[in-house]
Amino acid sequence: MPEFFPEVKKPIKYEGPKSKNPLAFKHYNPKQKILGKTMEQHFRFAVCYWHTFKGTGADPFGSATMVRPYAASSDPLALAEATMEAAFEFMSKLGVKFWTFHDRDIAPEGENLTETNKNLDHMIKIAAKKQKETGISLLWGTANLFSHPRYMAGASTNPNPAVFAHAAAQVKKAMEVTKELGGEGYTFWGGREGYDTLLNTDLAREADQLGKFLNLAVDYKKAIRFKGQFYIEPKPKEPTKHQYDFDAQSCHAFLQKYGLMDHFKMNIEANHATLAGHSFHHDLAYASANGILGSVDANRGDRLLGWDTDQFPMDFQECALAMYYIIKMGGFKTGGLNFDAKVRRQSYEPVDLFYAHIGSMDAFAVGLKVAAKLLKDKFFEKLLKQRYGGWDKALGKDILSGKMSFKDLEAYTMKNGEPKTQSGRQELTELLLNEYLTTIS
Ligand code: XLS
Ligand code: NI
Ligand code: NI
Repeated sequence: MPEFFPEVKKPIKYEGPKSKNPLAFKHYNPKQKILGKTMEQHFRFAVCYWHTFKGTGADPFGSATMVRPYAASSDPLALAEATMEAAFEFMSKLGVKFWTFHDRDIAPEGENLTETNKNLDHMIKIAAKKQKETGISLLWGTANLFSHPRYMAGASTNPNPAVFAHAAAQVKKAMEVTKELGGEGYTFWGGREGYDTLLNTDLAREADQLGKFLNLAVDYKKAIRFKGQFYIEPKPKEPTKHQYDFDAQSCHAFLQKYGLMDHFKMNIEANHATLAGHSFHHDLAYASANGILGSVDANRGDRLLGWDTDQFPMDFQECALAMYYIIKMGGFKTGGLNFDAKVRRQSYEPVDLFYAHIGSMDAFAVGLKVAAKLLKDKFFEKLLKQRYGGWDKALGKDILSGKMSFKDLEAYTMKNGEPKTQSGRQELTELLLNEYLTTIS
């Protein structure tokens, strides 16, 4: 069997914070227990197929840069097979237990849907064998409803119902193969479900189409008894100017409007949240507060760039806050941390894929340690209890239980006079949070 990543001979090991080996974990110690679970169980790290194995480094100004020894064949199926070999070699060496893919990442399109499905079936058989050999499982599957020109005006939100039909056929098959591989979830990212200009767009109609599409997917899920979790992945723009699944809050409204609340959770992506003008932890906090946080696409944007740069997450504070909300919601059940991230165009060597994933896994391990300490110390709880304490006393309770009318509140204010203000203590909180980040073992 060919070896595609000879620069890493054996599986990456935990060597501890003192190690100077860049091909070792300094903080991610898979079997170490924190808050009753091993690190491995907390994170459920996944490698994404599209960026990691199919990313070429091409951008609008230049061609491919990535050196990928497995991408040699000009025969599409042989290329797909070698890529699959390489993928499982990489994931085994990295020590990650989950992967994610789009249907078209792993198998080439044929002349028509029948042929395309045949190619997919061929690759799914190989994937099933590889999963068994390596013990790596599928976190979620999905369908690529955005690359082919037929989808240029969207898939389910297309003005042409025949495109809707094609997308439905594709998702039907993608759900079947996800089930076949024992996938724990299925993700719907909006692709091109949005618009480039409102001048040619009937947005009310398009939202109804999307609502219908997802309801049909729920019906089919029941029909084939697929038990995996459905996720919606919010994103505000790119490739279209406006994407309908804008952020966690707008997806929440959408799910409620179309009767889908029982069937979907959110797959929150860091860089999508920041593109929407939020922080990563804002969208996590919103989803968590509303019981719809399911999984995470871990990456990061660049503050100076206005698009989805999909960089590897390396920021300790961001990782700590993310882990805080993930643990607060009770931890991942079917979900996990999927590295929907790509190495930079200049990081073209295969070994760069290892550095990227190791660095991010370590950053999340630091984040987890910090989050665990914040939780143990009730850091935020104490702060919030103090700030919102009035709502647990007579006045607050009476307002919320409906005992007080506007008239009663007027009488209260007349009697008690000007409310006492209190400092928000933002800088103190930031100062203390930095102490947590710098004293981690
Ligand atoms: C694109 C999305 C995509 C989804 C899967 O921005 O992040 O990669 O995660 O379709
Ligand atoms: Ni994503
Ligand atoms: Ni993305």
